[in-house]
Amino acid sequence: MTTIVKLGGSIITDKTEYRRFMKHDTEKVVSMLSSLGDDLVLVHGGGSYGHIKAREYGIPGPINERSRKGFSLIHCDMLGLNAEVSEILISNDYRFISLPPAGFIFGRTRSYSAFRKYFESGFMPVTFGDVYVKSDTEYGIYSGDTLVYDLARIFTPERVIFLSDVDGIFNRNPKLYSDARLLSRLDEDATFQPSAIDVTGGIGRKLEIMKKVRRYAKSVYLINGLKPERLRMLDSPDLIGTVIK
Ligand code: ATP
Ligand code: IP8
Repeated sequence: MTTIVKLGGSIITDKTEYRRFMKHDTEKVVSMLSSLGDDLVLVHGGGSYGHIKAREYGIPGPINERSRKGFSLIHCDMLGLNAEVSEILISNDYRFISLPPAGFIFGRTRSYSAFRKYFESGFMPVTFGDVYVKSDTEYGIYSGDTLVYDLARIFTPERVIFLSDVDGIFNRNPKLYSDARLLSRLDEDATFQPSAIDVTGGIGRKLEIMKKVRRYAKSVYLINGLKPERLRMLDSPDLIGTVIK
């Protein structure tokens, strides 16, 4: 059973502090991934290794002196975050390969063949949100969520699981409103304030992507990666989270 997992930047980093890696929470969630079986594809977000400097250097946006400087810095920070995650994957005995977006995305070109080949050779492909060259005049940010969508089209997985720092999608931001209600099945409207930190659209964009991903996956989940034991309950009616089936 193929599963694509997105490890949210809000679990693996403290999104309010530049380059703060949350080692303990990442170890906890990675140690639970084995309950999902062997056929995994892993994507991680940028958190405070990506979004803070992206905003500062005007990426996404036009190519100019400032964004040129920021491009390599952000890419280097993302490689650093990927190295932190990779060390934890190594300690959990994963046979994986990290494939940075710069190796397969340039302008309008996307080339995911390495994912398929490594996956078929028994590796867990790992990738992450990063900067990319969008056109001759523009730099972009390719978010982890968009990578999940592209990969879902290629792998048509049974399950796609977004792990974030909230219990699921609520009718409004649960961090700001104590009376926010969890939308387990997404059968009503929700409101989303744009994120002050994220350059890739925050939770509203995530929900749009989840709905699009559902065209290629049997089930799409958003669950709390800070409570990774919930990964064992995916098929249970008692699962706390948002599911699109
Ligand atoms: P990244 O995109 O950096 O990888 P992530 O995948 O963990 O991070 P975020 O984009 O940070 O996800 O989205 C999760 C955040 O969205 C939560 O911390 C929460 O505060 C915020 N949020 C805003 N509105 C809502 C809502 N209606 N329901 C759930 N979360 C919401
Ligand atoms: O955190 C964005 O990926 P996301 C990565 O998955 C950068 O949205 C570099 C900001």
